[in-house]
Amino acid sequence: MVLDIVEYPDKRLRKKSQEVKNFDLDLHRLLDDMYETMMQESGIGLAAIQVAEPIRALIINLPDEEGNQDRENLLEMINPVITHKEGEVFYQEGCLSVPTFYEDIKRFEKVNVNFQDRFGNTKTIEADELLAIAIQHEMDHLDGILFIDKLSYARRKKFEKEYKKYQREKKNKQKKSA
Ligand code: QAP
Ligand code: CO
Repeated sequence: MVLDIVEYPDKRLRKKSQEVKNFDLDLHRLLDDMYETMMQESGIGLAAIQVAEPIRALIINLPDEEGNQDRENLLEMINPVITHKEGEVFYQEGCLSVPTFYEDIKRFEKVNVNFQDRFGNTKTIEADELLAIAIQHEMDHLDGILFIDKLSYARRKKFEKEYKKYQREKKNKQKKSA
C-alpha cells in the first residue's frame, strides 16, 4: 500500500523516533509499504517518520551503474548506529519530505554502521560514496533532523523563499482538482 509522505514544515518530522523492539509482521508490512511509497515517489531513501511512523527504521535503494533501481539492492536498516566516520564530501541532496529543493550538504565520506535487519539479526556495513551519504541523511530523520537544517543562514533563507513557491503551487493544484 502506498502511504502519504509527511512534508515539511509538518512538526511530526521533528519527532525523535523510538527503538524498534518487535520484529513482527507489523514491522514487515510497514517496510513493504515504505518501499512501495518510495518507488511511487521516485525516491532512493525513506525513513519511517516520513510516513508518520516514529520508529528507528529506514530503507535505501540506490540505482546501479546502469541506473536501474533493483529491489535486490534494497537495504533495510533497523536501529542503526554509526560506529566509525571519516573524511568529508559534499553532495547535492534532496528529500521526499522537502520536494523540489536540492542543495549541497557536507557529510562524512565513509561510515561504518551497526544495524538490525527486519528479522532482528545484527548486521554491520562499511559504506562510502552515495550509500554513506544516504545512510547519514536517513539516520538524521530518526532524530528529527532535515538536510535543510545544515544550510547556512543565507541558503536557509533562499530555501524558505523557494519552498513557499512550491507550497503555493501545490495549493493551487489542489483547488483546481477539487
Ligand atoms: C535521501 O532522497 C538522499 O525533491 C533520499 O521532488 C538524498 O529520495 C539520499 C525526491 C541525497 C542520498 C543523497 C526529492 C523526489 C527524492 C524531490 C530522495 C522530489 C522528488 C529524494
Ligand atoms: Co529525507
